[in-house]
Amino acid sequence: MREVARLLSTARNVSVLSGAGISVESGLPTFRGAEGLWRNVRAEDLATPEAFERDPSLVWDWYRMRRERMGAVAPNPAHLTLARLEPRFEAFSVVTQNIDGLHQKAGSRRVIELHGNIWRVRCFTHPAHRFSEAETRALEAGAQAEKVPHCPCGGAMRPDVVWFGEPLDPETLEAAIYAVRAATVLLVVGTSAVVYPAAALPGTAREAGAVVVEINPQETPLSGEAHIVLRGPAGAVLPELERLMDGRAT
Ligand code: BJW
Repeated sequence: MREVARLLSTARNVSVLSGAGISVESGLPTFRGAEGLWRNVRAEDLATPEAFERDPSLVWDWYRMRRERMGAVAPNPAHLTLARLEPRFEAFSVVTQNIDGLHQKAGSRRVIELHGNIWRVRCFTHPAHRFSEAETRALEAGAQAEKVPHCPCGGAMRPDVVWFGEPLDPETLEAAIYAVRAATVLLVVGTSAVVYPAAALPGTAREAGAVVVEINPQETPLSGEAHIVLRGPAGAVLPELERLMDGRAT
């Protein structure tokens, strides 16, 4: 822990790769594992374009349920610590696989959302028909009775997230690769590191010379590759790192 605090104290460019585990202490479930969202549903029944084509209202029910949960929670000490740390560095970015928007709610400014955002929709038929969060709210307010919301063009709307088998937005992925390649320290927080291409980013950072630090209570496929592993919940580890950087160890 002290070594990571020391590295952060002198680093100019820091990146974070976050996953579902960072939002656990806000009350949101992860995907994998005993309590995970995939414990009794198959990902391919809900998080693929084929699932949406087969049964759009089933997929929408699942995302509405998750929106309700996500809308009811607040950023936890892990999100808040990252937001406080950001202005200390010349460059700092959070590359997140999460769609919950909690990093932005916590105050992080440079957030790269690899897998989209649950609060936006886009057209399933015409992928170029994309809507901002504000436009999504307005569209949905006008179509509250619809089980599957529709685009002004008539196509079915879908959540603006990345499902299995779909490419990530190329500019977003490029920005993420750029951020981790430029970083001298990459903190990998709360991800099982099994979903690609996100799972390749720590290797990209390492090859470019970054020190890769994993923060996770469980072992992952990344654990053997990371330079330093901090075993523990992000909501405890990150505030403790901040205290150590300030010379205020508990
Ligand atoms: C704590 C904690 C605490 C608990 N503190 N930690 C190369 C090799 C093999 C396969 C592939 C490959 N390249 C592509 C693939 C296929 C596929 C893939 O990776 N499959 C693997 C599973 C095998 N990838 C794709 O399909 C991607 N697309 C793609 O590659 O396209 C290529 C293409 C090109 C051109 C044309 C067409 C295609 C897309 C992947 C999209 C993933 N989408 C999801 C759903 C998003 C929307 C939604 O949320 O509904 O993203 S799946 C799901 O997994 C979600 C997550 O972002 C993602 C990662 O999960 P995450 O965040 O790591 O969560 P968990 O649950 O796995 O782990 C939580 C961790 O937290 C655990 O380790 C805990 O221990 C820890 N934890 N409490 C800190 N308090």
